[in-house]
Amino acid sequence: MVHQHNEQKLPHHRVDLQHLTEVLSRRGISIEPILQKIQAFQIAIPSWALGTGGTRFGRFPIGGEPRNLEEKIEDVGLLHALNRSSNAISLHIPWDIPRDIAALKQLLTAHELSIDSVNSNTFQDQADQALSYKFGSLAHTDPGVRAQAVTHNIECIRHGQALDAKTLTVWLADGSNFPGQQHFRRAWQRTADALTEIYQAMPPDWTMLIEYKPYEPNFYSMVIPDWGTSWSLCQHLGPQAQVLVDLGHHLPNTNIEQIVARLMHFGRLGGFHFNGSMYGDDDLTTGSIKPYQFFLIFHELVSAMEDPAVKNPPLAWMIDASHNTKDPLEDLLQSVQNILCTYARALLVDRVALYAAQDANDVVYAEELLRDVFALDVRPLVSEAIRQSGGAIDPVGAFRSMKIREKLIAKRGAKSVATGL
Ligand SMILES: [Mn+2]
Repeated sequence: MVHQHNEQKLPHHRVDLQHLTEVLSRRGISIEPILQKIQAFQIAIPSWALGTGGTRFGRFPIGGEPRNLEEKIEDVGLLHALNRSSNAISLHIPWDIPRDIAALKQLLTAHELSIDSVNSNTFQDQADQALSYKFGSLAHTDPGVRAQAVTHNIECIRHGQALDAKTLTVWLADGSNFPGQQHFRRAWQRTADALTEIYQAMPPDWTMLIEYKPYEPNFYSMVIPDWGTSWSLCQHLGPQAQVLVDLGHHLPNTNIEQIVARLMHFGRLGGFHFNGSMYGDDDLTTGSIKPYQFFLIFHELVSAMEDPAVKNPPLAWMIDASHNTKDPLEDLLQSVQNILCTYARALLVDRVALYAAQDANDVVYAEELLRDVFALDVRPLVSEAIRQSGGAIDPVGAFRSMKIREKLIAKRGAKSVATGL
């Protein structure tokens, strides 16, 4: 079906690609190495983004949502078959506790997927849980609650090990809603001590990613509100701990490009969560609101990735979004296309010329070098990379023409609701 779709799209695609190839060749850029880099760029899909998440006010399931971990793997396999750029899935425990390990491994292999990271959940209480996380988890004042949260994180590592994952992602909802509620210094120390216990339980080839968020669910203070706090905890823990930057976890107008540059300079950026943000953690489609800022962030990431002097480990890329209005699978396909196009633009920046302009304080030329690349329509390049990998020239168009949602509803029912958010 992908081949059929591509046959229809091919005549126009060839003309568009030829034009872009000429434009780039005038700049001395050959498309082959760029295509290879786009093909190698893989973005993990979180298990919780495959269904409609809704908001705290309501949820409007779209039908055909995955009912269990096996169906979530099938959905990510579907996305990967269409765009050849989503070869991993992130799990959330306890929503995705793996049961039949051998069967799951077989299913992952059949869809050419692997497990990206395992995410712990101490932001809500589970039915069978002894103590409540209402007032925090790793930062809780009660050592019993902290011990329960530590045990849960270690269980996440064990579940991940069974499926050959290598990353534990920790995001804490801990914080306070009112002034005076929490002793800030003690809360940091309790968190650091609890994280140390989890860190010591990690296999030597594992990485702990520590995510920050300025507000929500706590609105006066969060224990890990910013990259500086994440970094301080990583410094405390050791080299297997890394900062995770989530695009939506910043206050409006934060210079995120400078944050990623700083972290990579010190080899401390371990993971990156893609989404779009209008006001905060609002989970809009990646690149839908501030495409220029997204490009500037990617330019800093690629600039550091291509600099041999920068000793930052390879990054774990993941989409972290929740869907209320769109078909979640269509949104994920859109997001991956936006990410790949922005990555492609970042690859095209003439960094030799840019650094020379910076050194010469040629402000206008330096800015023009970025603006010029941002204005390019690089979609034919991304389509070609995906086509050569066996995917669809237009993944969203293919999803619709193949009537995939209709087929999922026919198979799973109109009322099926994904587990998770
Ligand atoms: Mn995130």
